[in-house]
Amino acid sequence: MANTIVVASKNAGKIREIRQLLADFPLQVLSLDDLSDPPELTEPYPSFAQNAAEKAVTTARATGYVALADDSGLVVPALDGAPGTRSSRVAATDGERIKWLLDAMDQVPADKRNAYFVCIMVLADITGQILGTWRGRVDGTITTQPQGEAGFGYDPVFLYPPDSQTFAEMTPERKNQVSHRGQALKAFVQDLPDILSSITTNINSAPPAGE
Ligand code: ITT
Repeated sequence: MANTIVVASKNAGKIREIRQLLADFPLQVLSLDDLSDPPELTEPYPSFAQNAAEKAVTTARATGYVALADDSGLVVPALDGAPGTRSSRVAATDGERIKWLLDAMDQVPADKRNAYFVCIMVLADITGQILGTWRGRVDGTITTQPQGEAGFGYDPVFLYPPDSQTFAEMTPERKNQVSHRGQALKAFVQDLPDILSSITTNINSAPPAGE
C-alpha cells in the first residue's frame, strides 16, 4: 500500500510509457482504469503545471492513493504556441488531431516548423499536498505528413532531428530516452528514495481522503 501510486491519466499511451519507465522501481503503479470509481478530471487552466497539479490533487484526494499526474502537450511557435495545453482537445482522435495540425501548418515553411513537447509531472499525497513537480522538454520539427506507427498522439509528425526519425519511427526505449516524459520521469526517479519515505509517512499519519 505504501508504495502504490496511481497515475492520474486516462491516456493509454502516457500510462504505457510511465509504466515502462517506472518498471524497475519498487512501486505498484495503478492507473485510473484499475479503479472502480475513478474521479472525473478537468484541465481548466492555461498552464501545464496548474493542470497537472489539479489532476494529481483531485485523484489523490478521491482515491486515497498518492497520485502522479502528467500534463503535456505540443507547442508550435509558428502557431503562437498552439495546440499547447489544448493538445488533446483540438479534435477527437489522434488521426484528427494530426490532420488539424498539418492543416494549420499548411503554409508554414520548413525553417519555421520547429516545435517542442512539454511534460509536467506532479505528485500529490492523499491530503492534497504536492510532493513534487518535475519537467521535461524535447525540441523537434513538424513533418508535412505522418511517418511511423509507434507511440501515440502527435508522434508520427514530430521529427527528432538528432535521429532523423519521428517519435513514431523510434523504438519505445529510444523515445523514453529522449522524450519530454522520459526527462520528467528520470528527474522524478532521482527523487524517489526521499519520496518513498515521505509517502509512507503521509499514508500513516494522514486521515483518509474526504475526512
Ligand atoms: P489525461 O489528462 O487523462 O492524462 P490527455 O490526453 O487529456 O490525458 P493532456 O491534456 O496532458 O492529456 O494532453 C496531452 C496531449 O498532448 C495528448 O493527448 C497528445 O495529443 C499530446 N502528447 C503529449 N505527450 C505526447 C507524446 O509523448 N507523444 C505524442 N503526443 C503527445
